[in-house]
Amino acid sequence: MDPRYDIPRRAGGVSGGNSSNLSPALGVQSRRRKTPPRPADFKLQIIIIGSRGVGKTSLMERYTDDTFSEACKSTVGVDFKIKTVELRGKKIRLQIWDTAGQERFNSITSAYYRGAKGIVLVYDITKQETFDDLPKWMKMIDKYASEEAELLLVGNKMDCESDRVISRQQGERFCSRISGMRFCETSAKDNCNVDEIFLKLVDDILSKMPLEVPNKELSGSLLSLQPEPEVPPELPPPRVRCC
Ligand SMILES: Nc1nc2c(ncn2[C@@H]2O[C@H](COP(=O)(O)OP(=O)(O)OP(=O)(O)O)[C@@H](O)[C@H]2O)c(=O)[nH]1
Ligand SMILES: [Mg+2]
Repeated sequence: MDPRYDIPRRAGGVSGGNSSNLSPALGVQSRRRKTPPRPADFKLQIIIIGSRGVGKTSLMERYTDDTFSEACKSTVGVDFKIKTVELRGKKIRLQIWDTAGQERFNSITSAYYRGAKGIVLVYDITKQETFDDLPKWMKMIDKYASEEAELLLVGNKMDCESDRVISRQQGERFCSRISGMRFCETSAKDNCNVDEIFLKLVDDILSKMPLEVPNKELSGSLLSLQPEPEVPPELPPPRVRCC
């Protein structure tokens, strides 16, 4: 018999019979039984910050749902999504916080910096003012985030090459002035370097964590500001590309 259809039977159940002895309802129920998913070894929070319209929500949605919308819908306060990834032999449940770029929400969004193990600071390579705002965002990080948080600077909308006003070198130069910060250019629209930035950030976070610490201890050290949604869908394995 095909092992996939070898339905386990309880003691005292039908013995010596075959699956046709089972009632249709029981057969369907038994076949639905699945091994529960392995629980995550780690839970990590990542926060995405930057001026309005730079593509924070688009980067998050590209990464978690592989979708992109041309529509401009400003985030109000904060939003979040969950994605589970496997890295370094560990299953990691990522909670990604997407913050509003509008200054009037700063008092709300700043409350979410503290628990973040990774911070993605985004600017738009076609908008000078979003690059000029970076020192202001760095002040927010200095004031509200943990000193141990991994930092990543992202120049988004690299698909708009003809409208570019911030060169890659300018981005790199800004980044080089901040200790430990990484830099990458992305396109949420063309799905360029999106998986890569999140995976690199998580890898950098994991490289500094004691990976053998039991699950219980680690999750206790993580800040949970909102109830998590139900079990997220399983996702395909990460693609590896350099950034
Ligand atoms: N061409 C291009 N457009 C993008 C890209 N990423 C985002 N956009 C567009 O830029 C606009 C703003 O994107 P959002 O993701 O809403 O920006 P945001 O940073 O979340 O903005 P706030 O929530 O207001 O802070 C939308 O019209 C997106 O379609 C990209 O990589 N390339
Ligand atoms: Mg947004």
